[in-house]
Amino acid sequence: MDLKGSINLDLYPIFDLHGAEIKRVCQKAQQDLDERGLTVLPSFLTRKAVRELVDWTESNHDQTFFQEVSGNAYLTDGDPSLPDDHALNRIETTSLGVLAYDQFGDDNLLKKIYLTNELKEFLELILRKEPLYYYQCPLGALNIAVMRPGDQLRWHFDQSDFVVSIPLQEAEAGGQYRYVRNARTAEDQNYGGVIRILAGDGDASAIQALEAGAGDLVIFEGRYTLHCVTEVMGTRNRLVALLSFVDKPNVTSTDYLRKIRYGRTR
Ligand SMILES: O=C(O)CCC(=O)C(=O)O
Ligand SMILES: [Fe+2]
Repeated sequence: MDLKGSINLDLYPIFDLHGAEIKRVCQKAQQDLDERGLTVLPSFLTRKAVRELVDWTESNHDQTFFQEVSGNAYLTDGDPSLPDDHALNRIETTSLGVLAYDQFGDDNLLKKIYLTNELKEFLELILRKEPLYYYQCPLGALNIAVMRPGDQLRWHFDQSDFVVSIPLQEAEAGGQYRYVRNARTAEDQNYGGVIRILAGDGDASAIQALEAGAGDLVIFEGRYTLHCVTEVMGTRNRLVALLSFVDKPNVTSTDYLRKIRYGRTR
């Protein structure tokens, strides 16, 4: 499939970035990001493209790296000098699989979409970050997260300011993306508030659910927003493509981060 048949250009004419329609789309997305810390661009990919990507992912199931990793919401080591019920010592489990960037061939549709300069420019306009750069991690720049029934992604904060994702297949049940906006700030780690959310005795109304369907493009600001994906249920895998852009050149990941997500450093 060619690129132009895979992006919904009627809704998102990214090859005409100076037109009125893109301006309108950007304004709406910016308003969402300001108000909610995330935005969803519905039906960014065409259904045909989504089908091709789901088929490719499922046909590479045997090459998918599955792993279970435990840790706290801050993605740091615990602190034995603090009590067990401190947020830094609350250990939960993430289990999921991943197809890494080096497993995508040059003819892979998702890789072609990711490397389309107009997509990067479109994101620069929305995020008001110019220029954006491709993340230089050979494994993580582009990847697909595969969650089987029983898998979950524990509550956590991201290490990056924003994540661009495209859900490809929803779970039949469960697999819900939940978030609590501004659960920490740059100055305050809010350990007390975070442990209450993790232990389930926080203010339940602060927990929101992200509604995004297959083919939607999601931009999520996860550094200060606590988020998780609940256990996947039913028979279908939950599939999400993650496209990484950064606002500085030559950013890559550490061997440690590669090892815990991909099981290898190269
Ligand atoms: O799978 C998702 O929708 C979210 C992924 C996520 O939060 C992460 O990879 O940090
Ligand atoms: Fe995250």
